[in-house]
Amino acid sequence: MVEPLETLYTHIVEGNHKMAAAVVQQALESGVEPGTVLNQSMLTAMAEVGRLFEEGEYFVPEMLLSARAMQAGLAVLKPHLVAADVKPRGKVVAGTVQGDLHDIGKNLVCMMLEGAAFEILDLGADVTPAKFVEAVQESGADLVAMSALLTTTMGNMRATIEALKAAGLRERVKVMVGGAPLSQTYADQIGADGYAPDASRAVALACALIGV
Ligand code: B1M
Repeated sequence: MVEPLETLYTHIVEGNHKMAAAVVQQALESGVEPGTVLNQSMLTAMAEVGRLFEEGEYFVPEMLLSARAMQAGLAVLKPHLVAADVKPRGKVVAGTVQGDLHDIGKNLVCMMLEGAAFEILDLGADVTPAKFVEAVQESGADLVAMSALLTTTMGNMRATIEALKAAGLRERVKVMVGGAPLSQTYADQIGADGYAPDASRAVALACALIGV
């Protein structure tokens, strides 16, 4: 990995949010592509944080610091990933499911969808099925995008799909799901319309699902 991507990687792993934001800015100014900053440095840093947690070297406070550094870097990167004023391709209600506080992946998916000219209604994290239903009813969204990072919370995706059915909305809205513990098989089992393993494939899937 080349400078400043290596420095950025270290700042995210070490949870230094001010430096992470500054180095993203520096990387962009020196001509590194936003996608390269994201994929070659920031995402690999978060994977390393996960490994350190699994091995008992990091605990929740360290993970939180790294997450804060990641979010600070993403805030600088966002305008470079998001396209200029264009007509919205469709409306998306997005959120991390109930019980789950992991929102970095969901934020990234929202950012990429926004960059691809989707209008996003981001409900945040720990979103109940009832909240998803209410947002779809009120916004007339074309697509629901759900994220889950925990094996213990992914079941709430099925609960949300069932709630959409019970409210008579399932025929009118497409549902896509994603997050590290998910798979196409799981998406099929719970009756989602599609699964994407990462944020860029989430954009391709969203376009395919709503036919644009
Ligand atoms: Co948590 N955590 N965490 N954590 N955390 C994981 C997920 C874990 C795998 C770590 C580990 O053990 N290796 C593990 C889950 C194990 C499991 O369920 N099998 C875990 C655990 C156990 C926990 C707690 C239970 C720890 C505890 O309290 N003892 C706790 C749960 C809290 C809760 O949610 N109720 C917890 C807490 C936290 C923090 C709050 C400290 C923090 C989150 C902060 C935040 O998000 N604001 C945190 C973090 C940072 C992580 C790791 C290290 C990093 C997650 C991340 O942001 N990755 C994570 C380890 C790991 O993933 N390797 C871990 C970067 C992000 C860009 O990737 O979210 O996968 P990801 O998103 C990708 C794709 O999955 C996909 O696109 C994204 C970009 O390519 N994608 C979609 C995501 N959503 C999509 C939706 C789509 C399509 C694609 O369509 C709609």
